[in-house]
Amino acid sequence: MNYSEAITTITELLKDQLVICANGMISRETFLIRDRVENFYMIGSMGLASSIGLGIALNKSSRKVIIFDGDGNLLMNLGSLTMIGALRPKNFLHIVFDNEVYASTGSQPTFSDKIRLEDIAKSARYTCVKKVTSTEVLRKEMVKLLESDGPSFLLVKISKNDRQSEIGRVTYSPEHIKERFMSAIN
Ligand SMILES: Cc1ncc(C[n+]2csc(CCOP(=O)(O)OP(=O)(O)O)c2C)c(N)n1
Ligand SMILES: [Mg+2]
Repeated sequence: MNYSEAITTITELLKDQLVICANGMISRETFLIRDRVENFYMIGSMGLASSIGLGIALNKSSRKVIIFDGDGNLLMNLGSLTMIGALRPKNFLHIVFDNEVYASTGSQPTFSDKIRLEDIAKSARYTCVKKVTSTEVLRKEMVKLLESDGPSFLLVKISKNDRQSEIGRVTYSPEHIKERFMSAIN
């Protein structure tokens, strides 16, 4: 499975859920595949998508908040998992696209091939933790997770060898991304 297949499979199932995209390829792919007013794209700050999503989930408990995170992003802000596991927002779904590299900056290894991210999530007391390696199983698990209480964690294994340079960047300014997202929330 590559980014495009994974993000297409997930976004086809979305209605009005709020999606917070980590920086780099994750935001770029999501913007290209299915831009929505409910998407927030993190442009610069690596690691913080889950922290932003946690704040929104706690303050908007009637809305499902989905994080599109990366293995490198997650490892940069591991402390966020403990806060999510301790505060336990039911409306929180943490999806991690795990290609075992920092693809956005030249595919340096993250070591998620040696350290099991799903075990870290279990230790942090996420309610439900799943790992998927095919689009068929991804679709089935997503259908269930969209209907279940969290905090949930879904590790989506994706290939290292993906299109990287050929896809465009998010063309909106950070101000526009924020204002559009705020109007979608309220
Ligand atoms: C604090 C900080 N360090 C480094 C970067 C540069 N950077 C942007 S995206 C990225 C890689 C993110 O890795 P991952 O979450 O695994 O996503 P992938 O690139 O594999 O899609 C890096 C190192 C940054 N934006 N901020
Ligand atoms: Mg990665």
